Amino acid sequence: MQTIHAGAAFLEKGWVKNLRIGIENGRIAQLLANQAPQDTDECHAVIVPGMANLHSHAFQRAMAGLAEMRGPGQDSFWSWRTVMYEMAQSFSPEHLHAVACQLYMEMLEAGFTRVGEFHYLHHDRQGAHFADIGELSYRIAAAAGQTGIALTLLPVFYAHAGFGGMEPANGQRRFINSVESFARLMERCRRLLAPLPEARLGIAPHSLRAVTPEELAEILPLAQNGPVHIHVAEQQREVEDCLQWSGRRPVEWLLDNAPVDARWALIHATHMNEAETTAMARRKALAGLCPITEANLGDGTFPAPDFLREGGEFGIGSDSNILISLPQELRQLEYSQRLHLRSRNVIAAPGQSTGERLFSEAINGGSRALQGAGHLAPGAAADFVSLDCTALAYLAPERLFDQWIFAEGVSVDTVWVHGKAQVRKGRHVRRDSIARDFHRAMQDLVAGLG
Ligand code: NGQ
Ligand code: ZN
Repeated sequence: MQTIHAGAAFLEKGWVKNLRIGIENGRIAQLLANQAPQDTDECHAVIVPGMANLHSHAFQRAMAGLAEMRGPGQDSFWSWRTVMYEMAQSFSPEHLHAVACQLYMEMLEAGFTRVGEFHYLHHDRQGAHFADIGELSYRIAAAAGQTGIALTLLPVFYAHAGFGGMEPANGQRRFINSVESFARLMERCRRLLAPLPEARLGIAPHSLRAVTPEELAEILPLAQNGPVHIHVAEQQREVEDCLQWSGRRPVEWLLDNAPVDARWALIHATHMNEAETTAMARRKALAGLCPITEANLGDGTFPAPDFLREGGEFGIGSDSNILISLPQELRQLEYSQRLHLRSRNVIAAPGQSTGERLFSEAINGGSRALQGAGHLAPGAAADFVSLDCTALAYLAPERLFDQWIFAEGVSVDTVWVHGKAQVRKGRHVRRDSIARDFHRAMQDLVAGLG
């Protein structure tokens, strides 16, 4: 049995001292606190569970920093989307592979051990199906396999440009499936995930804009027991269009017309009134918050106090992948609330550390949304992270999350997925070759942008 010793470790019940972790076949076989380290143990100062990144569009990593130039008019989410569609058109399967490898490596280095890939780039540049309808899903799975990140693949069903079954636009041609071709894609994805340890398959109706109610009902059974993720109410315009189409707001419509329960993650859910916020929390739908992207795209502020008061749960995702940082996602989430409410320590309960609350909620929410490991526990996958906090040796471990998220002095040291160290001293074990391939792919993609 492989054994690891942590001077301090964060478990579901809180911090413990001198934890010995025994690992067998990629799973935690044994978890004992207050144990002296033994000669054969690999010793670390601080260990915390690996985080799930519940919402990613891998290809968008290629445009990080490239959409920050102001256009002729007032820029918005929608003008960003036009730029993003242009980038999406130029991808080859090889480009996607190289970009996804770089991205997943960066996620691992940041302390994310599982990714939920909301994958909608399916077809070739003309919009024709590849000979293998899962060609690009295969590239995602290959990147997960090569970097070692655990994968929850969420193949996206996308069929329309707007509410009411609007014809898809030309710029969306690589995303589009019929219910029938989507069923084939799901089938293919199920097979291509088989060789990956602990991979999960879910389903992602893209949004109420892209899927009709009839299509939504038809594709849901394809998820079997996997998670269901959908973008909803990210932009005010979506709310207005939905009202015009149905007389209901997007979250309201979804809760009234779809079997939303604890298996569902509503991505963003930014624009909700109080009734929707309460209803969403009571239905146990998870809020998939993507704080850095939501700030970058000017989406708005999630109604966190109301949602949490009703027992709502959330996880975090890096969505557009403009920046991969676990502490910065959580910090942005809390700071957006502080700025909006002109208040402090909004997410924490009275007497609680904000950093610990943010981290712990995101661990629970992320593992629920992706059906992944979550907190360290016997029988769970051995997905965890050791932190270098040498600069903060004067602090009790109870203070570390606040330091990591809001201040300085904490960095990721080693990251294990299924008991295997994929990151050592903050660097992915295959960093050089992955970064080299990414560089080459980017030269190509950037040249194509003209
Ligand atoms: C996406 N991204 O699917 O990549 C979307 C933009 C849309 C975000 N919503 C496209 N952040 O929503 O139509
Ligand atoms: Zn998204």
